[in-house]
Amino acid sequence: MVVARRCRFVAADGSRSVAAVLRTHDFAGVPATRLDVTLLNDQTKPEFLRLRSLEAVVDGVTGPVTVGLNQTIGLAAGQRVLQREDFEYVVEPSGAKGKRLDGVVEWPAGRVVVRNFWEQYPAAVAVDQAGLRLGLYPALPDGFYAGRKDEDKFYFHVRTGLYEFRQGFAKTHELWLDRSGSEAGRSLAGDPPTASAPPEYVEATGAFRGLAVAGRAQFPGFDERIKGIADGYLKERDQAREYGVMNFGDWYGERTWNWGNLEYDLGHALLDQYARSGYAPLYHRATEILRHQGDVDTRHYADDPRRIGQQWIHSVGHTAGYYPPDYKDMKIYASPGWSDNRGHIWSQGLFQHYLMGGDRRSFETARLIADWAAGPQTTNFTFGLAREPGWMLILVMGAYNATEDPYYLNGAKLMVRKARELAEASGNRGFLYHKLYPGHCDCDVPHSGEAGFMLAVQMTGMKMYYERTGEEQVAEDIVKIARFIVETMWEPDSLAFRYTSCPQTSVGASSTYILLEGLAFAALRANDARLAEVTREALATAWSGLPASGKSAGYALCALPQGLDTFSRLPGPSFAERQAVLQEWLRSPARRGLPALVPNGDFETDAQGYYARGGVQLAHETSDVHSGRGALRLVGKGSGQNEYLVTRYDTSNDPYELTWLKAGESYRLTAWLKVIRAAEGTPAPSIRLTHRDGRGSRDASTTNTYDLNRLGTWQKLSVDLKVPDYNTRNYLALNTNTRGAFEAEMLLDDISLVPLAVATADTYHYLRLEPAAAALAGGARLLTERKTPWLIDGTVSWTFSLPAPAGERVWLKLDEGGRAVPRLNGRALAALPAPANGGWVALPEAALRAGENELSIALDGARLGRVVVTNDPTTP
Ligand SMILES: [Ca+2]
Ligand SMILES: [Ca+2]
Repeated sequence: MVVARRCRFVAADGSRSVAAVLRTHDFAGVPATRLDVTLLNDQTKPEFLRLRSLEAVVDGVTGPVTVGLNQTIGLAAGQRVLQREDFEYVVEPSGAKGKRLDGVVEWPAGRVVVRNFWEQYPAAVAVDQAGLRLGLYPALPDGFYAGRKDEDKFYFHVRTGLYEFRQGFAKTHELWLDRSGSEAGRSLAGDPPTASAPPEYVEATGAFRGLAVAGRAQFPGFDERIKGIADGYLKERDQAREYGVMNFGDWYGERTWNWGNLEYDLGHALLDQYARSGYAPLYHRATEILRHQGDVDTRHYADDPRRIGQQWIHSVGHTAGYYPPDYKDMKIYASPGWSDNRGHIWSQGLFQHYLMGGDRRSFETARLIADWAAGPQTTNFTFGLAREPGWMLILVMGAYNATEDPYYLNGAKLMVRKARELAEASGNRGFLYHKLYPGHCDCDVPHSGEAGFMLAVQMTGMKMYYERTGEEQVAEDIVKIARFIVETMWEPDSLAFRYTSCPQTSVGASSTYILLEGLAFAALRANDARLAEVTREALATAWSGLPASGKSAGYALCALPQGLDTFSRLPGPSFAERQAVLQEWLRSPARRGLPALVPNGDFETDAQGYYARGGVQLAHETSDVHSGRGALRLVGKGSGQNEYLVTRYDTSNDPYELTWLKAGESYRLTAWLKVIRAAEGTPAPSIRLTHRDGRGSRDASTTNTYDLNRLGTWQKLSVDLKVPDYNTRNYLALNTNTRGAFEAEMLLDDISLVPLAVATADTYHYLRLEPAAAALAGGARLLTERKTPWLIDGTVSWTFSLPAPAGERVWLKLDEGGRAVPRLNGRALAALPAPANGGWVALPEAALRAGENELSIALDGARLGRVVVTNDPTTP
């Protein structure tokens, strides 16, 4: 039985203060009562509530009092223990210190458990004549939190010695009053038991929509990976010290200095997985997340009533307002904050939390948010980006699925109507086709279209609407959107999608997860075999990059169960089968353009594989080069960027991402840089190789910096390095060496990574003998697959000239199967069988000569790609 009391805290001088809700939960057969205490800042003037302390007093406590679970301390009358950091408590007045105290408070006749006591510091327990004082917001020690390092992460709300909470703030504390005195009551400090329904049942209800429960066997390894996310979550949180009364439940550092505000509805993502698996840690982590999101990040009151139910976008101090806009250049994320960004408001997770555990507070908050989305938000509803109708549809349709309240469906209808109208007015592609904004397209003449992830969200929102209304037009529009995505963003040589429909944007496999539901639905609906195959290839490529980190999992998982569920219904070969074949192909060194460890270090034909950071333009340079015929020109002006450019990363086996360096091996990194001009105050650049594992960058090896005293000269930047044991992938970056302003023009050429033991030269050249330039005889043919040209059948030949050969080897790129039979300068050489899965093979002996050489290769069932003549001693 739950009894909610709505009341008001009264200050010591009798003045009315902030609102509160007290919820008592009594369970049959449990000799303990759960008390949820929610503080609600309903004062909208002034902007911030200033609170000295707020305590719950338990009277009638006599006898010795202890606090803690594994480690306990005794408290006598007149003493207080204050958990003042996540790593430290102090007993007053003695000053004795310790680390982390659990909120188990015991005396001879009873027990109170304050859950997440140390995690939500400051927290205190004091004993005096009145009894026991539980400091949910204990009076703060003078000056203790003022001027502290990392104030904007940990202490922004307590730095003045008072608690400062913005208008509309809420916070719930969970206490258990245990009158039994039994040993079992002490376990209330830990994760409580949870109830779960069989996944097949949850899926059958449709409340969470399809969850890929029936199709589970098609996705080997998925459940294990998700379990790993839940298991690793506590460790990640601990490493980042994501604790404190205002912080607990959230993750930090969305853009270095701000809290993530649970972007993409991480609680929803974890509850979907809990529903699929019944794995309790997923429920516990989701509960912590959703309590924070529903309280701290949601505006429960506002001076403008149309803002009630909005949520703060990832901001400094969650709600922003603690710092001026120029603070660390965080602009609106520092102040005044932003709460009506419709790509950053969620309630699916809160509704699910209610449906899974009966938590009325989650239900009420979810409705508060959904009432805004289906109410004031729909007045004159219009939008500029696809994610706005996308997330708003997901929000109100999630509410409709949870409540069956037609008010939410009506809100969805208004949004769908507008989305349709804007799509029709802009070319009838199923979405609002528009000029891309900076960041989504930085070309001189901006491209039109949309970002892939935004269309993904719109497709999911529309699908949720279609599932409940059957409006065929909406399904047809999803098909159009999916086809547009494949047409403008699919990169068949990477088997992944570009970031946006601008052809200059980066290719990455991670957007596949969020796109999956819409793409698979469209392929099914249109019975479109090509769309189905692209979807299958995209998922197979992305599969090895399934998220391992809980904090970043929201983006990948927010619609993935529904995506997998839809995907599992596609006709055709099984996913596991298709994925095994594709993964072999993806791992083949034959996909690399050169028999080298840096995929395009000499820039001979293009600048593929390199991405510019904001404010930087890259161009292929053909006149001013360090060697050969090409280099990379870079013009950049900006600030707040660690690097001018990076090579591809976070892909799934993209041939331009460095995934092949061997842990424990030593290498020499060399590059040639010419700084043409650098503005006053721009630091000297250097190059670094980042060392990464599944969770991201951990360390880097950095070259010497460029000598700006010798501006306009080609200079060698180099470092000898050993690859750490954890290293599974890398990228190269040209460092700005500042987070401040930079402005420079540079040329980059001849980047090489060579095993240290064989590194001799400062520059390596890669002479390419292209398939298209080969002389064909005896029925030889050229064919192109996934943008890669191959020679088959007959005999192919090239002539090429070299200055004085010195240690050059001739490498053939062979696909799997058959053998190549080479002749060099008229001499027959031993036949070369193609490696399994394809790869680069060197001619057994390369009797190359200065001047003209002739190479011919008979293709005995083999497929031959590019031939490269190089002095690079690496065996790829
Ligand atoms: Ca937050
Ligand atoms: Ca070059």
